[in-house]
Amino acid sequence: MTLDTILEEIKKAEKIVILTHEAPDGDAIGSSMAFKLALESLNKNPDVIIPEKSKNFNFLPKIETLKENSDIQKYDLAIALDCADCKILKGYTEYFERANKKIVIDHHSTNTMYGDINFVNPVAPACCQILIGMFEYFGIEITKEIGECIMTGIITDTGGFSHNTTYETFEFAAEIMRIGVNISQIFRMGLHTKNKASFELQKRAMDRLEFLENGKIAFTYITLEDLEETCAMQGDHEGIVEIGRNIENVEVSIFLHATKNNCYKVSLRSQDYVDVSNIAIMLGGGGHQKAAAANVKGTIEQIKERVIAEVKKQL
Ligand SMILES: [Mn+2]
Repeated sequence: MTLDTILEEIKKAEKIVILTHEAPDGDAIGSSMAFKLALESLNKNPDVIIPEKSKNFNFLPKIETLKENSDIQKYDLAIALDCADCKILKGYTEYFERANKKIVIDHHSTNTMYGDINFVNPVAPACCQILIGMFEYFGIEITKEIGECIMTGIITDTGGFSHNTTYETFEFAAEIMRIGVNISQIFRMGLHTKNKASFELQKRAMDRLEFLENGKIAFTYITLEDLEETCAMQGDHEGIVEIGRNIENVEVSIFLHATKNNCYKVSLRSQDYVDVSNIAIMLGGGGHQKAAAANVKGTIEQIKERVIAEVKKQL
């Protein structure tokens, strides 16, 4: 069974690296930290390498042990978490590519199965939720610290339990509350608390938000100037795409976020029936049925036209 093979590889390996996708969100950081802590209980000392981390998750236990890079040239084992595509491990692909063995653990239905061993469950609402069953199978105790990391990923990826949650999500929440995990605090720190730059970006995006196709599409954007003027940091645009989706009658929310000159990350959310992962794939990206993204080159007007044409086909 895949899980047995994964455990075998972990036990065999001396030098282990844990990697995740670029612009890491709560699930990416939460699952990476949870995996690190779990492996420590097996007397392993893996490196977690995460570039450009958002400060929003600095409340996670042992977050100070994260590395931005490593002098180890060749790891015995690389584990990629919450990462649909090898390309997403941008700039850090070499740590993955060079490792002797590669394991992929993920919940994106668009995962390209780029590991030697792939454990992908597209039904799981967060990569963190996959880890619960996995650690239990491995006989690893889910401590308060591991529980905090896992719950952070679940709360952020489900928009605060509002989508894709399963009964296991709530059973787990109950269990870790019993061992002292403060779920309200994770909610507040991981999801609700906004810094000033993030609030300022939201304000600008809301001002520009427009409705198209009889109010079924909400569209807005953030430019490089916005990011500069607000002194925004990595992750400060998180949540903006949800604003459009939460408006009555909107089926698809589109949010363009400048990454560099003439380059935008297109975030897509749907309310009910549109599968935005199909649209993201058409744009060279991927994701889930109700949440997906792609990196697209062009001006705002060009990209807007292209994305809306794709969305219209599905409305
Ligand atoms: Mn995720």
